[in-house]
Amino acid sequence: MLSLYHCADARSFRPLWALEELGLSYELHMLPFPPRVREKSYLEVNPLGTIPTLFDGAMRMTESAAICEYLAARFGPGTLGVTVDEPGYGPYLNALHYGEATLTFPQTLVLRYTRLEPEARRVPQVVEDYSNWFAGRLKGLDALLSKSDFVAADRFTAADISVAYALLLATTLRLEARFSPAIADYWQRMQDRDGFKRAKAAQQSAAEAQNVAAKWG
Ligand SMILES: N[C@@H](CCC(=O)N[C@@H](CS)C(=O)NCC(=O)O)C(=O)O
Repeated sequence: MLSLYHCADARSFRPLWALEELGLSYELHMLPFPPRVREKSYLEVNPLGTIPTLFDGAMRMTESAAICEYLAARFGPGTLGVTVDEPGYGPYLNALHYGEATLTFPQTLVLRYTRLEPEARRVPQVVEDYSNWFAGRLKGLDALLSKSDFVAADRFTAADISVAYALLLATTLRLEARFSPAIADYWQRMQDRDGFKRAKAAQQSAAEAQNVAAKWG
């Protein structure tokens, strides 16, 4: 049995979207954000207090890009996942990790110093610097999109989930003005996918059923 611990539109949206693209059945546990502070019992599930946490039976994972890689390799090789013998394998792994390590990291500083810290500790210079850092890091995505409609392997893969989630976070942080026309077009195509819409609907209905806020940030 697969089960996912999730906060609406947080990084755990990546595995949720992957589960929907793969058509898998799963349990969805919604948490208030940040769970480390607002749902302390969650520390027994993940001592870091971060989301996501995915269980596949007793096996536990807590890194969103790694979970997408795992789900795609296990349940969608050759479709959502790129296999080691495909020419797109290296670029696929690169884009999958670029989405988190390069595109999401600078945004976490923007999130922290615009919303999570108390007013007195907010630092506009950090926000400006890391917004610019994020915009600079988007150049890699622009280069990929000049060659293909997708970030790797010329088809929709888990790497698109990883990268497009970084764009979802950017819209939450109101950084979408930094998107080039090609990136804005890609982001629209990603949102138009049935799997994306199903993931959005799943978090909304689970939040209502479990009486957890469906919005944060
Ligand atoms: N690299 C990890 C980062 C996980 C992470 O920091 N998640 C954020 C939500 S987007 C979180 O749980 N923040 C709350 C906290 O740090 O207490 C991943 O990609 O899953």
